[in-house]
Amino acid sequence: MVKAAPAEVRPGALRRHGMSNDETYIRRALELAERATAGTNPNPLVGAVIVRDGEIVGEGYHGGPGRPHAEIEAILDAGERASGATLYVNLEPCCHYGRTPPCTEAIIDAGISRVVFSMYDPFGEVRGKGAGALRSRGIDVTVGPCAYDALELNLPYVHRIVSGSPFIVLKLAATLDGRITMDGRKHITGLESRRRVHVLRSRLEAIAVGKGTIDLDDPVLDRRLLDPGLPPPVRMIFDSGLSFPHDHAWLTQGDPVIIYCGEGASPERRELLSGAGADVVTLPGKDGLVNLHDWVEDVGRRGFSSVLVEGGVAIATSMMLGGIIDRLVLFVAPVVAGAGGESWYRDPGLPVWLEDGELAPTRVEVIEGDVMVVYDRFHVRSYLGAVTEEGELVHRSR
Ligand code: AOF
Ligand code: ZN
Repeated sequence: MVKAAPAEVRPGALRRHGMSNDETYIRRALELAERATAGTNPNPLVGAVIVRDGEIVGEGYHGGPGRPHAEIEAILDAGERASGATLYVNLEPCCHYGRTPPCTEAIIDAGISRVVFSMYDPFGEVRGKGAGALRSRGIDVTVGPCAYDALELNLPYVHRIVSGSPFIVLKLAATLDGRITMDGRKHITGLESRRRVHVLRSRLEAIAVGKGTIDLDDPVLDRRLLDPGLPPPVRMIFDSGLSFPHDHAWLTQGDPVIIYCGEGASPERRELLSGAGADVVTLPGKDGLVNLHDWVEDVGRRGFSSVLVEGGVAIATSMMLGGIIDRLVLFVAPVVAGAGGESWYRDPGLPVWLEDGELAPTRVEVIEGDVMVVYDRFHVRSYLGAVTEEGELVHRSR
């Protein structure tokens, strides 16, 4: 028997200033969701918390495809105590048979009386139906707490489900005068901004750079500032001449590397690099650059839901001109480089207004001395409304 929703949260229990109890427990669910350090692609990041009489009695998170869903882990953790309790989860519980059975049935069987989730699952088999299945069995359902943060956490998943394409983020670290190189300094932005880049790298599956950036900076492109134990992201390199060294550390360490080249690339180099473990992919293109729309398609076909593009100039310029970017994350350091630095945009005689590419600022943050500005494409901004009952709700919770 499903009981009516009890007032299960003791006033003050785990309560932070200005935050409702629902938000507090959803925050905990979001923290748990992030524990899947190797990612959950193509599945979303999901965490769940079960609360009875003001006390957390069960917690869980989804570990990846084929593994139990967050709700199931939390229900197992809670055991008998799930009966009459409230379940908090950052995504609508599923009601379909995928690799695992529906969470809604397990929730009903466990006798949970109230479910709070942050956002609807955009996946067609589930969207709205999960909530409907629970309500039809008398379970009290609340949608929306921390919806903005929940969407932010699963943007690659939502983007792939809604648009069918991987989520492409361009990150730039620049001076006040828009230079990405500066005489006598390897890093332009401060340590905290760079740590934030490592957070981005841990959220997104692959990193793409031009071969020029490797020649210039010899970047490591890992997640070490976050946790040296994290597996490296897949590195993608735009290298039309296939001059990437076949004895590069990424290859000798056995890290996954995908090299994109044009049709004219040397067969000997191709063989050498493939023999060294790189995945060499030929795409059509001109002027030494592969067609970036074809690249996005290839990335999607390979099952990636997201890529972080980290430069350099040729790539950033082509991505801007090609309308490839879903999100631009710009870190600006409080320094003017002057003529000694190179702009991230190689001017082909055109001013480019971000709004023409439908990019508009959605967030500005001061990070120590630097400023981070996030620009999102129109369709990305529209998800805010698409994943909750009221888009309004999301804007208010920012
Ligand atoms: C939930 N809780 O923890 C996750 C959900 O193949 P499966 O069975 O793993 O199902 C994958 C789909 O389930 C995925 O596309 C998404 O709609 C949902 N993910 N749902 O209730 C979870 N990871
Ligand atoms: Zn599920």
